[in-house]
Amino acid sequence: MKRSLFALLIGAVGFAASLNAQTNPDGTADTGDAHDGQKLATVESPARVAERLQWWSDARFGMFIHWGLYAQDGCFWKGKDGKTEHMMRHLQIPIAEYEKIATEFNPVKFNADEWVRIAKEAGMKYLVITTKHHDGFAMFNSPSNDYNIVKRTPWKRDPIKELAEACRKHGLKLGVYYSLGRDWHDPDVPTSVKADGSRRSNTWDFPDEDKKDFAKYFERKVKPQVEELLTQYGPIGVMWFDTPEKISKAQSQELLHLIHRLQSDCIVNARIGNRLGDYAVQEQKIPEGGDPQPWETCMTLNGHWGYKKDDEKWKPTEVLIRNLIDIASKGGNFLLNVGPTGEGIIPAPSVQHLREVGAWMKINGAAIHGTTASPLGKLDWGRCTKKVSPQTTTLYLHVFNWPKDGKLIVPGVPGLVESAGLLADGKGLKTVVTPDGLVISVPAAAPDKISSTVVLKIKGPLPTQRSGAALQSN
Ligand code: FHN
Repeated sequence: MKRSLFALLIGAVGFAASLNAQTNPDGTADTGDAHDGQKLATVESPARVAERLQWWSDARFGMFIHWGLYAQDGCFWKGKDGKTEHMMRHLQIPIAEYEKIATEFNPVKFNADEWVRIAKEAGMKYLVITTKHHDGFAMFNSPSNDYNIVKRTPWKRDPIKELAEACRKHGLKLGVYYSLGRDWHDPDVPTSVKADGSRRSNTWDFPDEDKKDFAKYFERKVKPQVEELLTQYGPIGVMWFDTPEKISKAQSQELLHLIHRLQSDCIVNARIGNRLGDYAVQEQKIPEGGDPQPWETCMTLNGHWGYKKDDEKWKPTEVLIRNLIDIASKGGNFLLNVGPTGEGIIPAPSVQHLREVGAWMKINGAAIHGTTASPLGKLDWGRCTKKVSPQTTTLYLHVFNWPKDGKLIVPGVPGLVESAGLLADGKGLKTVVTPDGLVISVPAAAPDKISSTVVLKIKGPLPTQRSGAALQSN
């Protein structure tokens, strides 16, 4: 009796400990959801990573697309609210039932060219679309797994093929999202235990987590489908992995090698797991001080990633534009999400907001695309982005709060000011050096109520920030 009680106690302690310190089969800490902001390991030369990231860094702005079976009725199922694109999990819909949604999924209004034009006209330079979300349904032609849009729906088309063609036509890069550590259609995908004791795996069709063998899913589904994504559609700009959960370090490394063997220029985000990948992901947030490594904030336009038919809480265009500027001023990328409907339509309010962002970008895009992080300290009236050439450093001053007295004070501008002017109309502006910093005389009315761009050109590359750097003016 004593032994079994002792064994029971050890088991309980071990289980409790495992709840917190989940480890992968190879002993690495479970990546779980805490994959944001990790210091990425350097597996290639910084120069090689920078070369691969160049187009992406210059882009600054992309479109995220969450599209899947959950969109059929706006994340509702049989009249029940599935809350989000996690509808299958929230309502614990059995696979046999969820699969039936595919038999009705017929997005006859889908138009790849239109989606890509909406992104392009918004000033976006790349798309990242969900090719397989957590429900395990492939939104692409997957010969290795017939649970896919071509085989299981009456529509029988491959939207990734059509988007790839449209992106090539319009000069945008195509990225693909792939849910790596969650797949509710496969019996071998365990997940971490959350603080509340819940899991993100399919525990309703496959209740025994201990029986699940990630390696089998990795070999059977992940590797074949990643290979299909990288060989069926031409150049893929970004492999955007999500929720790496229980993937081992060796598996993350194997996956990265597979990707680079097939497409060496394909960028990979940090959610490949185990501190690998080319850039860090920030989800629904903008880090106060940015991130020392390349990073991207992904954000919804309303409150949902997937199309939620009762969510009309759209973020104001002013917030979207100022988020874009804030992110770019910290050297990050902004991946702004749309959730198309089951008919294949990007919701009209999303389109309208993106059109308004595009109208701002049409005038101010040069102050975002190709820029890098601000060299200035905190600015009370707005943000700053910069471009550097051997002859000139251009500072783009993004003025949210236009000075009422016509005097824009810019502290901490080192070097010789060559010129200042409004980006909107090229009008030159007078500058004078004062103990408070450079003062730029600006018109009474702001060119744009959301953010107006003042362009400051400084001779040569910025001198290294020396205390009391002599500030001269033209
Ligand atoms: O669970 C997913 C969620 O549905 C969505 O895809 C986001 C997008 O970054 N990623 C996961 C949550 O971190």
